[in-house]
Amino acid sequence: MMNAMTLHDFLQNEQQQGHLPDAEFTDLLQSIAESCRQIARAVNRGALTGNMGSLDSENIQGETQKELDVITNTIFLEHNQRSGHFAGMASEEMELPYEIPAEYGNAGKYLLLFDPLDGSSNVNLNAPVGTIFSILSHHGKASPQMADFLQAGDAQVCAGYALYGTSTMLVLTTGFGTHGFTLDEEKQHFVLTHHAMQIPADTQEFAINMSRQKLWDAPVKRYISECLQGAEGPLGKTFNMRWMAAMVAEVHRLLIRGGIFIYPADQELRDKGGKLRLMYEANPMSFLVEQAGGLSTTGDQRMMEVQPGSLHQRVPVIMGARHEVTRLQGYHQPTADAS
Ligand code: FDP
Repeated sequence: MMNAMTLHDFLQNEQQQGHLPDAEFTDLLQSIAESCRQIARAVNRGALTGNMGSLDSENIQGETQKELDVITNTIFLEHNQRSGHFAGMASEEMELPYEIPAEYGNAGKYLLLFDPLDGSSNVNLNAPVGTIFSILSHHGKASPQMADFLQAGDAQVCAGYALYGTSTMLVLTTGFGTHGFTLDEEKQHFVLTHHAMQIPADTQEFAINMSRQKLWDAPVKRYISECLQGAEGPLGKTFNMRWMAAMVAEVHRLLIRGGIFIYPADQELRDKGGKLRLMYEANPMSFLVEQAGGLSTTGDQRMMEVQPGSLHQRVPVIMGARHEVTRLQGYHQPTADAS
């Protein structure tokens, strides 16, 4: 690619245009990009280094941790705690917020929340996995408390993900569009390849785990049934279906070619609130999707307005093409015609 803009140059430009919260953000995001590059390498070398197995331990979600879950969590923590920009961090893999040791500088203005290895059941299959992150402002002292992290998605100053697929990509937003960068493996830096990504308002593609159909509530059953009726049904168009089993890959598809992604709360998941985590999965992805012209909701409420009650809270997720998300959200209204 001739004259491609590097992530570094892009961030400098954004800084000059006032699209970054402050001058230190270029360095902060370069540090995150570097940790994603290291994770890409760890994931890529997985089988060669014998790191593909499961551990005996469970994370706070009660899920069996894979060796790579723990390794990638450590990479992200260790790399970013040294940047000096963060007051604290929280991860899917740790029950409580992580306290940054004082010697690294723990008086930064930001909090970092992340899922180091999203879709980790894909690891052994050599299928896509990713890292998701969300950055919040922190106005308090060093050693932030749990309550400092519990900010609604609208308070995010930046969100992004890295996708470890056929190529490694970094996709991010600071509230001025959603932009994608591809890792140049030869030069080992990220290059702007997808400027101002857009999700078309209409779509003919949905993504949902169909094996849970009998557990869904009426609004989701109705919507998917209408999609499956195709051109002869009430939606008047034929739908395609995809399921990647990794949220990063699903959202990336929305940003590349559109669609709607749904992970509802169902009969089995209702007590937990849903499957996906609000603070480091649904919120950052919602920020990226909205910045690309899409919508994201729980069905009852715009995702980024949900006031979190706990760090590892789960939520139902409906996100993507504006018209289809609006339609399914409408089916959740008490007045919706159930036909
Ligand atoms: P995983 O548990 O493998 O990390 O984060 C939860 C998640 O993956 C999402 O990335 C993915 O969309 C979903 O779970 C997959 O769910 P299914 O097991 O129902 O396919």
